[in-house]
Amino acid sequence: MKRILALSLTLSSMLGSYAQKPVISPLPQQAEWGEEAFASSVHYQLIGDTQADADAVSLLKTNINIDTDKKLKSNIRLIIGEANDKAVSKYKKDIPEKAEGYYLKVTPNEVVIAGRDESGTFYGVQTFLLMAQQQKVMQVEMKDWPSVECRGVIEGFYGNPWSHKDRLRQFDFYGKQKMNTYVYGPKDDPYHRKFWRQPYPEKEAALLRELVSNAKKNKVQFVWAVHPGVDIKWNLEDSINVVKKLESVYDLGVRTFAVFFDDIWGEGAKGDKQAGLLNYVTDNFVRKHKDVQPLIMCPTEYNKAWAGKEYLPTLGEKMYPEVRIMWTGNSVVDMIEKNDMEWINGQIKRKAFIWLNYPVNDYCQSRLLMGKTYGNGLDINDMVSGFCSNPMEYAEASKVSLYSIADYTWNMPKYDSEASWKRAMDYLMPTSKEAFNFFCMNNVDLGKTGHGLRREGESPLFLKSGQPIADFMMLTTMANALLADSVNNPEMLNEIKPWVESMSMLGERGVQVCLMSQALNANDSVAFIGHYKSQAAIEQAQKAITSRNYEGSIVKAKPVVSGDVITPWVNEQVASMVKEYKKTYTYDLDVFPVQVIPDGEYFIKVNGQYLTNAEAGADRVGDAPVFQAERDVINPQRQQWVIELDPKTERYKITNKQDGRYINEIGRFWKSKNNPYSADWNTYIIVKKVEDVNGVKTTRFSIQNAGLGGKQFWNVDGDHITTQKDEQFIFEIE
Ligand code: 14T
Repeated sequence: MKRILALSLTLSSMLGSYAQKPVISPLPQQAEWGEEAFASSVHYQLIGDTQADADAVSLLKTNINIDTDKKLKSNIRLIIGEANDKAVSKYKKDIPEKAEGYYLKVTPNEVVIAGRDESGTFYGVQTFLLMAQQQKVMQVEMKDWPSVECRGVIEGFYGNPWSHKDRLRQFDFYGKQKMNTYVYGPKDDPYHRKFWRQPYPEKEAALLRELVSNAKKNKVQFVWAVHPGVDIKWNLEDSINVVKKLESVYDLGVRTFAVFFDDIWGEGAKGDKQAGLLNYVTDNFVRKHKDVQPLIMCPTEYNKAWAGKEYLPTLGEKMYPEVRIMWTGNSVVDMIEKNDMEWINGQIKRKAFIWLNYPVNDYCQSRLLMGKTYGNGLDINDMVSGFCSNPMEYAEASKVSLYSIADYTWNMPKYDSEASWKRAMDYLMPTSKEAFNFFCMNNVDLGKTGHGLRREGESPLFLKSGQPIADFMMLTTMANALLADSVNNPEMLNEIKPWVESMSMLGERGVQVCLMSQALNANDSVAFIGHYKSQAAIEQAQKAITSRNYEGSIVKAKPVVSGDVITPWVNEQVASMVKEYKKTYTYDLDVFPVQVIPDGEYFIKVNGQYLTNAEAGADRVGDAPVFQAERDVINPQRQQWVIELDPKTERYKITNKQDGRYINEIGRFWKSKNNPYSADWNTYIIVKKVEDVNGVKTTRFSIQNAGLGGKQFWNVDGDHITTQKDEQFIFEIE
């Protein structure tokens, strides 16, 4: 926090006389700022408004004081229009020769907003409105245009689709942030995928119609996607079915369409058939309408990790060159760089349309991805036909990243991920800037997932003040400040609330954990137990929080805050302090969860046979321990196993006493000498079962893989360990 504050201080002092210079985001391509032009309380006289883009004009009319009585002597003339309009003919040469570009000039008595086209005028107005929000409007001469042709969002995640209201709010936001594309493809809309052949029922159709017209008002191209691959038959009938469906959506106002073939297998996944269908739809639908844009398609092999030799080149050769092809990068979830673009564009013989799987969190639902958007190359604007982000099902929270996506795609060479992130947070929660910044900083990383993407820099302030208790109290204070700010952005608060509440509790729990540590140092077992119990109760309450816990919700998440830094730190502290405590004290040991196997050395037996490190030697790699009937009297340690609780995961690690080798997820010693221990792979869940057979008690254990090792249970095949699905209570541990 302190560092950021200092930085903004130096920045504003550097800017000096430009103190009034407004925050324009996305950053304009070219701007020459001058002194103050006039106060924002002025009245304007509109010139050119009857010819200029109607959406741009109506935006102006609702946001600034306009004298409709033309006889009035207004202070400022505001001239508006597109490149060929008479009103702006004087400025024609100043308008950038780029689609959606605009020229904006503010002098003490005149404002000129001249667009290359309608969108350009609209964006010029958006920029001017940001300037007019300041008390003083500054002089400026600006030339601005986008780096990337299609910029925006693809609603393509699994989970609760965005609500109608969410989408309307999004379009307004896209208009302001100069994003021009919204691709509609929520996996869980039945008329997109499951029942793709069926037209929308009346009620849903009416809503779509409203969305489309609202998108249009904001200069957002509404792209409607159909996902027929799950059960499509490659025959004329289904080709016609696709066209019919698209016609029905055309009637609702949509003018750009996409066909998705992601996440399918079998028949539907064939490249030549897909290319054939896209060409058919182009011939029989797109080209039959004058106002329909070329199709966009999402291929089945939509990332390099999944790409074979044939599929993409087939699309590249057989599919009409105007059909745009989506691409997520080197893997499903990946940031995009120049060489990646060179590769894919070569395969498909056109510029790929990027589907960026960030900040989507449908595969790591417990985390909110509120960190900065970084890692995409700043030199790929000429290599993409579009760049869209797949967001979270949390529409408003996604705006932190989407704001930066807008920035990145509008002015790619000047994109500064850190500065853009900061602007986004301040823009979205202007009345709780500090608290919201803090919240975002603590919800950054994804944790370990199958897709592998990690985000750096979570919780940068944690344990930096030298006073851990204060650091934890900060979590609670900031969370409560956010919860108290219901005025400004209720939509945001409503979405992030479960995480905010969890953050508040994490702070409280952390304080208790610090007090546990103090008690341990003071040899105060009573206080230690007291604080232990308090933190355990808070943890329970945290675990009871559920996001999206409403009727009909198809995904309910359990929030985790600072899952990379603070939460694991707290868990580890508790586990290791409890371990310490147990070594010295006997007071109230009952409060701790029962550890079925206290840390120690054991024999692991099945049917009386001993698990043995038969080929001991720390240099031995890849061999498996075996079950032996005889006790090893020469090297008894080969049959002794150190079993201890890993404090991080609260699962058991099993290591051989002879040479320290630990067993991996399939019951072998790992096949590499310098294989570091990893709790994700090398720990087990051990469950105890006591059975009473005719009055004789037998105790047996099951041993189960966990973490990244999956969920399989150990069994025995011949003399070695195997794994299988069902639980086996066959192990004696003594
Ligand atoms: F179409 C694609 F570009 C794509 O990314 N498809 C999905 C997408 O809808 C989802 O939101 C995203 C993140 O989870 O990943 C893709 O879905 C997957 C990816 C997998 F690796 C579904 C199953 C997978 F195994």
